[in-house]
Amino acid sequence: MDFSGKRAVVIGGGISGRSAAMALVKHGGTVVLADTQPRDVTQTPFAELRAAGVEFLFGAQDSGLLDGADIIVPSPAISPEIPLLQEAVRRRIPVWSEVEVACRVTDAAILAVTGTNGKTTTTTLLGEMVKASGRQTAVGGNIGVGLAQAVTDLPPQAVAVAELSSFQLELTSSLHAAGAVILNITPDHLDRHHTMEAYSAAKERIFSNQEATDTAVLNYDDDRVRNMQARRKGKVVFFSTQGEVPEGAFYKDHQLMLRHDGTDTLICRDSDLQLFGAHNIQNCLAAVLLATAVAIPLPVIRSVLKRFRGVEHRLEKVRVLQGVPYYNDSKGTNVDASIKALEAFSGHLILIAGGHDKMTPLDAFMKLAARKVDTLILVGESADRFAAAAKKAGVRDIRNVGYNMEKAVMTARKLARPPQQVVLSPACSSFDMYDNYEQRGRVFKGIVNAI
Ligand code: UMA
Repeated sequence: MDFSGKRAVVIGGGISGRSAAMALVKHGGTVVLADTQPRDVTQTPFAELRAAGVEFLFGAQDSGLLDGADIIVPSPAISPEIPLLQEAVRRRIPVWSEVEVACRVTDAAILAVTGTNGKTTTTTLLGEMVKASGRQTAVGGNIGVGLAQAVTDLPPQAVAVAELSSFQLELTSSLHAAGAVILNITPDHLDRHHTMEAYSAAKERIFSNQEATDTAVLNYDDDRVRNMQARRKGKVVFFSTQGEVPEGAFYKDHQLMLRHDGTDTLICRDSDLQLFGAHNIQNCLAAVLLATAVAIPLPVIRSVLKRFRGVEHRLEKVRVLQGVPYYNDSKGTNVDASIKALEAFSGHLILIAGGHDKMTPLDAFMKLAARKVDTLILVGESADRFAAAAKKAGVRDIRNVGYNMEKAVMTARKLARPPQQVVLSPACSSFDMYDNYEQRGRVFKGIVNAI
């Protein structure tokens, strides 16, 4: 699409806003990039935007920002309920996500991934499969790479692989994915969406505009997701780790199987995978089905599955020290994600948990910890509440090391003997001690690698 003659106001100068601004200006638009925080536009990454012709507006954002605008593109971090965006709707100015911009600037086929957990692993794995097939690809979206900028120069025969959050989907209406998946839906972001129905409806927009030749991939084991079948216009395939599916992919007797038109084909065995844990088998099955939707050959899919080692900060094996493996699962920023991490192990864990407390219920997490964890080492702001919940659930050995990751690792090191395994999976965000979960994970790895 050509944006010549259009004035776009992009709100938020983060990854998403900068990506939208660059894509819009490259396609002929006049772009103002606004952020409440002042930025140095002579330095990267703003200098490139300035050179491309983007104007900047830093400071308070009031309705004057909307004057003369043809399109408003807010960062996914900004709720559509804020007065400024409500005013844009009142003035009938289209409010688009950056993903909407991406959909309008590319003719490449799009494979789209959403879900509460597993998005990044599935997206990365799928991107590797497309790349290994020899087709040109770009991977972007909620994964930390702006999608609009990533797809801007893709030729039509390429395949874009997009990780999409509910925040991005709720302001996207032109997405037409050749293949799309919802991996799972569990409570998250309810402060923004208010109800599970609204959160789920935002995610379901990933299938908007699909036609008979497109593929919708649904989790057969998740009732809410499976029941979306009735509303699909495209071909529906399922994945399951709990039983067979009518059409799609499933996991049975340690084998990942593909079922198409009543014929079953072995994809690979679980022992062929570098990834482990039931949630990762789901991610693999989902990626296989999406890759199949754009005709990636099975031998290519298989070879990528066998060599893919996962993504940083998700059950990432750091090293083995005197027979004890150390894992970095710093992306376990909520209780559900850390439950999935614990479920991936058979037991005898020394678990390092805690951080910025999201005040979500801990009962299920601590009940599981009581079965799988020999010693629970707590760090950060949440330590007292976590310790109380752990004690109540019957966790045997609980230690509070305060705001000190080094002490946490050293305590684990002193205690750990095979067959124990040391895992950092905080079940909390990192903001009490770090800028983000990536920094927390790297600090943890740095300490482990320095031993
Ligand atoms: N801002 C304003 N006005 C406002 C509010 C904010 O100008 O009223 C400005 C802030 O000052 C800030 C910018 O907007 O400079 C927002 O920056 P950000 O760092 O919060 O956002 P981005 O860098 O654009 O990151 C966003 C996604 N963030 C969120 O959805 C909260 C990233 O997902 C995503 O990777 C990136 O776009 C590229 O697509 C992160 C995330 O936490 C990983 N996602 C959630 C999740 O996975 O649970 C949904």
